[in-house]
Amino acid sequence: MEVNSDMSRNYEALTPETLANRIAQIPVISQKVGGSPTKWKVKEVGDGNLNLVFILEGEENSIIIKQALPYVRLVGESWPLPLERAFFEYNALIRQQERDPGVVPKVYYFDRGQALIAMEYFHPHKILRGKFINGDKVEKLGETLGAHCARIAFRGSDLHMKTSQKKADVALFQGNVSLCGITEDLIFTDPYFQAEMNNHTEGLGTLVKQLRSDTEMKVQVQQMLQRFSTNTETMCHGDLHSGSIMCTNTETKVIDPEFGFYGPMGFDLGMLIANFLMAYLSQPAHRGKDELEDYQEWILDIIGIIFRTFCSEFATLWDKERTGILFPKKMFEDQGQSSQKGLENIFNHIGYDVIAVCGIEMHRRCLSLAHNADFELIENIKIRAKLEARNLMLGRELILNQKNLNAYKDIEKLARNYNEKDFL
Ligand code: SR1
Ligand code: MG
Repeated sequence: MEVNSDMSRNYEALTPETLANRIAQIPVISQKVGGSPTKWKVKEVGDGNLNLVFILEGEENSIIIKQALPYVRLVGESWPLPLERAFFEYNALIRQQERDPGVVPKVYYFDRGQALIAMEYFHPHKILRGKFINGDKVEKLGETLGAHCARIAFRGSDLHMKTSQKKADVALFQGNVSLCGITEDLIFTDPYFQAEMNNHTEGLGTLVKQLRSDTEMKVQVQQMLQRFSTNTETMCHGDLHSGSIMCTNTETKVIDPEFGFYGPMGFDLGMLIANFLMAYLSQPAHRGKDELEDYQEWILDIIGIIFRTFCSEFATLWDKERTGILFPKKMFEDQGQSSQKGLENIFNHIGYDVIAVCGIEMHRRCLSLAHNADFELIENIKIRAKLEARNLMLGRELILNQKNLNAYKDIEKLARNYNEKDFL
């Protein structure tokens, strides 16, 4: 892997026409791709909200070239966004690779000035959200994601890291101001008042008004935002939704950590579960009666597996890799005393954040900017509104009852319950 930190060359956005020539100047990439650059094939495949993403296919390998744009792609040049986000994505990727090897793309080359990362191309993997919409199942999905969340949460925290390294990392990622700012606005704030860029499905107006006047719930949302902005427990992916996961039918990978930051341990898990719940609740619009129940139950099963694997992997790391300043073995095991109560308390505290973030993510995907395809692709507006209403009300229940619910046990039951309800 090579890093180019030269910031003196003017940034220039790549195009499918200019890419091969420009990349051919970088020996490490040119060799990796192989063959003559004149024969390379380039395809722009970015379907996210922010960046350019190209597949570069050569004689020997195909790789991904991802480049940040100086603005939000979804909105256009009227919303400028610093190129530095590529620097945070690169830093998050190399840490994730260390903390859970093989699940995230390998970085081959990073150019800070051009905001460009050349990385591993996962093929024939497809975005998980599309797989949910198609009704595809993925083997070991819950196991991979549960273990990934546990490893990333544990190994990036004061339970494991050297404190000097952890503090330096927290300081570095505090610089990811703009992307944290997007989350602070689009996820934690805009859904709860009539913000300019918001939109919601026709027919939901009364319900949306009701949610926006629920001050008790809004206080809970802001308290979660307070934890998001002040609690630097671990390095989070920061945007772990089903669009940041790529799978074949047997293998799961995690991509796109440009929203990386040091935050609450439950943040990624909460967002992830929210996206499984939205996949679940939107299924009646995507499946015929013959497949619906089986597929919905499969999604709920995976949620259960994610939680169980998260807890068992985290507990294993607690026993084997507790080398940081928190709950040191010299205070417990070395004294012949158990630290299990500490682990239990951490699970409880992660659980509260998981539930709160989960409910809030469910809200923002129907109320703010950047809705998700699970609902957005439902053409029949009445059906979409009916299913989104279930999602909004389940989100509300989670936010309001975060302290009375057990994240690891109650979510599946609640989902089944809301899947039957009618709110319109
Ligand atoms: C303007 S960015 C909108 C959303 O896209 C990203 O994937 C994040 O989820 C962000 O909130
Ligand atoms: Mg993304």
